[in-house]
Amino acid sequence: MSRKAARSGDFRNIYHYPGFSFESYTDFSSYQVRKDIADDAPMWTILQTTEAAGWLRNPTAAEIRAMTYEAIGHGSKGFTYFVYQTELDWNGIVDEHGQPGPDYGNVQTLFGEIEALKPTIRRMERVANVATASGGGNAAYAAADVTTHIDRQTGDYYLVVVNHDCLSAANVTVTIDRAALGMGISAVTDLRSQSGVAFTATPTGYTISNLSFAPGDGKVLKLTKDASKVVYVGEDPLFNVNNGASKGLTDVSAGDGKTAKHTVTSTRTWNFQWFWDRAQLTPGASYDLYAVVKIKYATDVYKDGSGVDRLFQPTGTAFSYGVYDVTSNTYPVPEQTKAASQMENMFWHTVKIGTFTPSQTNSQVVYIMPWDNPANVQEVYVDKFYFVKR
Ligand SMILES: [Ca+2]
Repeated sequence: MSRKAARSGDFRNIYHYPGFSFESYTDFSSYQVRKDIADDAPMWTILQTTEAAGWLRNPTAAEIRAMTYEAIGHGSKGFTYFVYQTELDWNGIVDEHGQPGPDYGNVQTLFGEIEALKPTIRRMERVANVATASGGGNAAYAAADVTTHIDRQTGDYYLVVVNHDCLSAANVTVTIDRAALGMGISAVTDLRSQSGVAFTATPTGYTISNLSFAPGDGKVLKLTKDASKVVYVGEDPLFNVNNGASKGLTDVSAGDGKTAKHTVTSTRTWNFQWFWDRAQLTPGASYDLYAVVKIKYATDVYKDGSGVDRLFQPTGTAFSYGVYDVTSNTYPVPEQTKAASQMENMFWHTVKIGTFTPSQTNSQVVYIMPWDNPANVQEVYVDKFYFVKR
């Protein structure tokens, strides 16, 4: 949806919605589906491939490519182009006689590539982003677009990386936050070429350096889970839920299809607790403990002083978390807070609770305490907690 006179690749503003970027608008569109946690309706997008005299500029082949991969990255399971067949003022992918138009070959090439990616695109589900990019920016964006997805069956992750630069090739470096990933990586694969991608492990994450992109090109990278790690999971039906929280709610995006949920009020308490089974853990071993959490913002959009719709950005605390030892009245993992601004709206986040050696004798509990911040956060969801043996 390029606006007239924008420089190539600067499809940042959405006609009628100046407060949204191309990416935030696609996220907002999928949000309408994600809010209904029991419904897995897929999102489709319709991407611009036409011009309108004095209004919309005809996107280049590289821009059509970038928009298509960004649609995949931002959660689209299907897409089409406006317009397919020429009518009135709109030049189509095919003309009024059904014959290929100038963009036909570009879209055909893209669909040829995507054919091999289809099984992955169907399986992968968008979660909160765990990676940042450098390189691949343009006048409108600082760097390449990166989005994160999970395959709930295997636990593997995917990154969709798109070069915003639609005029020049780019080298992009991707940095993955290990704590936000919540697992180790054993391999990285470029799914379009089916080739392995080199990566390095750092104390805090993984780095993929100098990935080369053609103008506007996108890549789907598979991050294969390190299956050698011992994992012990506590799903929400095993939680203690208190003071208005509930569990076992149908949620099509949750790991086991169920989630615990609390509607935020003006008081706060330990709404979600998991007393794990000590017998499942190796005595004396150190573990990383994680929670899978999402929040719903208090509202979707607001109007700024000029009456322009803008995405709501929450402030204050979303929740706190820690591990409490009931027997000794101590905190093996001290309480920490998570700012609401650090949580994407209705995307699952993996939150590292901490690293510690669980007691084999004392009663210990991990908890999530939704904050008393209803002006910013409406709901807090917890899918599960899990231990990973170090
Ligand atoms: Ca669950």
